[in-house]
Amino acid sequence: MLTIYSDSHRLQHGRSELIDGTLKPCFETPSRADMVLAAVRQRDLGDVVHPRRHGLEPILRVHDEGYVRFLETAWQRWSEMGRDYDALPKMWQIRRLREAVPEYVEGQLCYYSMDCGTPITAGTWQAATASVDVALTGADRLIGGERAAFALTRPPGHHAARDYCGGYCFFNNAAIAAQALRDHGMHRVAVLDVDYHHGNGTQDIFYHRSDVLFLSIHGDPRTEYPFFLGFADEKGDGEGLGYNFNFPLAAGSCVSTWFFALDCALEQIARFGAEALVVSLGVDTFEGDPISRFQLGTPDFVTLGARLAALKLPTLFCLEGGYAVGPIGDNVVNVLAGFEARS
Ligand code: 6XA
Ligand code: ZN
Repeated sequence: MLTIYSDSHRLQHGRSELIDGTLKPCFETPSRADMVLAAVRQRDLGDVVHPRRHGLEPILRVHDEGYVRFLETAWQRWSEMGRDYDALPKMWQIRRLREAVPEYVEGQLCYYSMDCGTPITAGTWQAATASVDVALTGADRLIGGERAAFALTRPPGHHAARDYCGGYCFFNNAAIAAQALRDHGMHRVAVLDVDYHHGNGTQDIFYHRSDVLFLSIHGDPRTEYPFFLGFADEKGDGEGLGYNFNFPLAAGSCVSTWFFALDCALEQIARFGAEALVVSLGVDTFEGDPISRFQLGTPDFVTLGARLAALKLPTLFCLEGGYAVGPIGDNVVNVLAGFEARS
């Protein structure tokens, strides 16, 4: 399987995020992508290519223009105020507060963020746009007739909604790629999110649409991040009603429970008649993940890949979470190798 990768991911290296009331080093680090790339090479998955630049147009198909312009200028405006530490928000536009977009950069940072764990740094814009290019280059390959591709996207994307960042995500790589597949003639696209955390951003982007099916298997938001979205009764709205499926599972759920949910999701994708599949591939479902609570073992990721292959669809994998840095490469490549073995 082809891998698309860009060194520019290193330009996103947040210093800290707010955890348990203190600023701690970010779990989402450049070493994650380095480990995945090393495993891709070591296990001879296939060629590794650089992304092609796609510009802002495909991003603006999915994201709000004001949000995109904010991200483009945020670091410069933030640092011009004399700050040299990561930009993090310190309050949110919550119930009964004025809804207008603030003018000042600090207010905008609060307006366009979901959490206090997504630092904007000097290299964020470049890294985030390169990550989108990685996903879009993978989508190009599918449009060109390839069966599958692996977009080694970092920073990840599935928490980024139309107009906000969060959960280490700035642009929603998987959603932008799914939209590109739609724009290039694929009529029905499914996005399956297997990361431990609900893909709130992807859900937000496609919630009113029937041409992109969104499904997510994740830790129950009653106790797990992102808390405000990912419940089973969120089924889509308007045209999109019946095209959104959430499978929240209790934190600590066992492997067979997880695979049962996967089978239910795969059944829905088959019923939908998808022409292509985008997988938001987080491996923080791993039993050793430091911030998540499912129990998949390294060999289980091979099974996941094999089950995805059984759909017989052109498939684009986009990397999302996974913070057990030592095993992350094997866990990711196991999915891809399991897929290839069944293709
Ligand atoms: C709070 C936890 C962010 C979760 C990020 C993630 N800092 N999302 O893995 O899939
Ligand atoms: Zn995650």
